[in-house]
Amino acid sequence: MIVALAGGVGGAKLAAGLAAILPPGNLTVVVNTGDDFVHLGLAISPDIDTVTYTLAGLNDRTQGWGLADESWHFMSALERLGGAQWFRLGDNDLATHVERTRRLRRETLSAITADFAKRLGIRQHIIPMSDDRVSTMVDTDEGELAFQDYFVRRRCEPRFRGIRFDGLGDALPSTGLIAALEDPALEAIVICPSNPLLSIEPILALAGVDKALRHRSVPLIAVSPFIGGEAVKGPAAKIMRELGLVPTPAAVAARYDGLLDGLVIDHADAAASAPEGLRLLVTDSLMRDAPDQARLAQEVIQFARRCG
Ligand code: GDP
Ligand code: FO1
Ligand code: CA
Repeated sequence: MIVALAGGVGGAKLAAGLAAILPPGNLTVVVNTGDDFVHLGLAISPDIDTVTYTLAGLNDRTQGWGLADESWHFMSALERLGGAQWFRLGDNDLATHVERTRRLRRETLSAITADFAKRLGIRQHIIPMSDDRVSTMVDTDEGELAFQDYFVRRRCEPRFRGIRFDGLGDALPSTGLIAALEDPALEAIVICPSNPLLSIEPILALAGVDKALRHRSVPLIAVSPFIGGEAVKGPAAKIMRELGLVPTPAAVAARYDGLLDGLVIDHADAAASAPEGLRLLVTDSLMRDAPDQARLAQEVIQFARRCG
């Protein structure tokens, strides 16, 4: 069993590569839910939907979120009534939010996520990091913003000052996450090339997760989300610089605070300050297409075995 920790787009790409090379039941993807929020009365879980849609082959590849071949009649009708336009809900994507919101009255997010995955033909395990509310709040030079206000409405423009996870004190890791880390068949843990602060830190901050990872008996590998000191997409490098950090392999390793057995970096960062004592795999870490995703996944698994 491989456990992959993921946020949205970057995590989903490697998760798709792992799904392509592993027997279906041997992959568990633990997904960040700190981006989740209620919008128009609907419970929205963006990273879970990005991972689910991607593993189902239904994701919109250009937009990076939502479903391919979408229509937008709901948004047009909403606009006519003065409804918010900054967060776009496609007609087919809307069904996910409406049905999830309805079922959340009686079921856990984990149960709903597993059922949706099954109905979409996905045979890997997709596990929310928690079934309790954890809301990423971003402190900026304009004050504190809720995650989607910062990320989508303000397009990550305000200067990043820090982050906190509202609800963390009362939240438990999901039973699926704990079970995955205690699975006797566990072979390795992979931190996907996700945003270290916005996507992975919420998972590591959950009660008991850091401790469980430090008491693991299997290798833990991370894939850097930076190539040539820049993000492939999104604010990860901008956030690091606004924190006074340079997006190097050493900075990624430092974010993961001594947890790693190995770090996968791109050729473009081979000369950058390598973290001492950490095993590095230097490779082409850009996943342009499905073959790239499977290739990188294969290299990551083989690297993990060497670190074991
Ligand atoms: P989000 O939640 O949708 O922002 O997605 P993630 O946090 O899972 O991933 C975002 C990160 O993925 C960004 O920092 C990108 O730099 C990184 N990323 C996206 N595609 C790739 C890729 O092909 N290779 C690597 N190494 N990183 C990638
Ligand atoms: N991201 C955007 O930049 N603009 C949107 O209008 C938008 C809508 C949206 C709807 C459903 C969903 O699951 C995700 C959506 N996202 C949108 C992506 C998402 O809000 C963020 O990009 C992720 O949370 C970042 O990880
Ligand atoms: Ca996300």
